[in-house]
Amino acid sequence: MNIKEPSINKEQQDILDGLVAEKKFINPKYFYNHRGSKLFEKITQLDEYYPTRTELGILKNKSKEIAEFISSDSIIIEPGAGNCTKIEYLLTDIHPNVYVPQDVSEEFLQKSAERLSERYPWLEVHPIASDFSDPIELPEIYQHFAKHVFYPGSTIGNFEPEDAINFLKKMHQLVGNHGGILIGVDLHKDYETLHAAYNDEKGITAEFNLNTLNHINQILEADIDINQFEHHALYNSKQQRIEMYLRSKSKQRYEILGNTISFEMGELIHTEHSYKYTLDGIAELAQKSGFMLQKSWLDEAELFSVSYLMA
Ligand code: SAH
Ligand code: AVI
Repeated sequence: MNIKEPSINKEQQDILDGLVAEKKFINPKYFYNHRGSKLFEKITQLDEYYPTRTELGILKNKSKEIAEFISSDSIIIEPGAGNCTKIEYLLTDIHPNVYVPQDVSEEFLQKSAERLSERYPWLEVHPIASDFSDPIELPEIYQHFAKHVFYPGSTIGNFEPEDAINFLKKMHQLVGNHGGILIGVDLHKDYETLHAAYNDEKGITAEFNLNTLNHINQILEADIDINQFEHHALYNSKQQRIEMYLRSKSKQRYEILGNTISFEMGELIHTEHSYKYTLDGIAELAQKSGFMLQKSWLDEAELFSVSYLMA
């Protein structure tokens, strides 16, 4: 008798490939189902997580200077826009025609875009639910505007450095020769500050990390037991990156869509890298992707940077 193999779609296959690899991994985009986006918002409000409030401080204090680089007759595209909050700090001074927030977390994006539209009736908001590794398709009617990418939050740090350059090259193609990118990048600093930012006392980062298993359980129609895993994050000073993992608390085995997935006790699933840069490193990223670093703005303690890169 023939036993019919379950059919597996591309997304399921991609996740399974990571779970059968010798060093297991899950793409960090799977943090962000609706609950994950909410948990990330909670992270941004933690005392230990300095990046968001620091970057907001820079945007607030420097919005006039930033606006000198971005004309008002423009369209601003934000890959990984999340709750679409940071753009609000720039709207008054830049006054763009169109804002295009893009994100994988579809429902969260739609709600955030609606809220922004209500608050700024003069602004055309055109959300796009997609993966920022795929090409961003802009409607033909937007083609005549100068295009600028807004990429805050140090989301660039979640790419491997080579992939960050490839991503920026794609952004260069998107904006053409008359645009640019305003990018927020977290800076290399002391171990304690970085370690605490990814190991908060309330355990929200742990919840956020573990939630990725809820998300993939739903996609894989699986029942991986979240209670059998724990959050593990450390700063690798040599590589200048946070490494985040889920660690198996026991020996476990699951049958998922015809695949056997097993975990040894203590085995790690890699879920995220968060690279921290120096200003030289940011200039190098810019140069290797065809941009010119025009200006960087830092907070007083030099924790975080916002830079304008011209195409
Ligand atoms: N820009 C916001 C949110 C940063 S969090 C800020 O600075 O606060 C990172 C965001 O990127 C999340 O909203 C997440 O859903 C989104 N994201 C992560 N990987 C993605 C991918 N591959 N494609 C599109 N969006 C992605
Ligand atoms: C979205 N990204 C830049 C965050 C970061 O700091 O790397 C995601 C995050 N991971 C744990 N805490 C926050």
